Amino acid sequence: MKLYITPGSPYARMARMVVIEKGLEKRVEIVVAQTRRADSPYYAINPSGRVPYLVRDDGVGLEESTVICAWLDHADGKPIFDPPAGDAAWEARRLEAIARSMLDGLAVWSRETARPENERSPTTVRHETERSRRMIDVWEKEIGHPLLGGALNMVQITLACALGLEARMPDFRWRPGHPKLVEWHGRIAARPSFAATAPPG
Ligand SMILES: N[C@@H](CCC(=O)N[C@@H](CS)C(=O)NCC(=O)O)C(=O)O
Repeated sequence: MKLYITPGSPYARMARMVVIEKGLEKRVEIVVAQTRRADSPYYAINPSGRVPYLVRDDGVGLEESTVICAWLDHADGKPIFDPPAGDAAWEARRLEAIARSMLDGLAVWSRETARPENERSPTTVRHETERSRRMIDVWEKEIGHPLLGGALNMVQITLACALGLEARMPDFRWRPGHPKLVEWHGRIAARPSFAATAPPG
């Protein structure tokens, strides 16, 4: 299989973490894609131009980090990241949705700040900065939830990749005033899959 990524993409990082957590390094070739470039050869592989993108052994391509992570998790027939059974499944979906909501906002903010200065929208930056502040407060309250402890799951991976954007976004300062989140992040940051997928600063 081939997994197309960019080193800074938090969505691709989720898929890269799953590859490592599942021990799939020998089965999945990581390929750096040229995104956001006119006429990139990558568009012939994935017309949407986004990463992550997984080209399976049968040649079929998959988009969307959730779909790709689930496929990779099932690739060995022994999934470990499927949602739990019963009511806990709704809790897992609820928390994953909040983590993804924060991540989506951060991605918009990060994209905005990557634009040439005269093309940036201060309104968008302000809106996303404020959203992230509110969401970090939510996470400081939710971080004691049983699904944020115990075995690694997609809620934890999504939240970790969102918080990890601090390496690329100096204005995303989520640590002050959020000691529980800092402590939680310290634990997940110690995992080899997280360390090995750190985005460039
Ligand atoms: N919902 C998608 C989001 C993927 C996404 O937005 N990826 C960004 C990088 S962080 C991208 O490929 N951008 C290139 C572009 O927009 O052309 C997922 O979860 O995989």
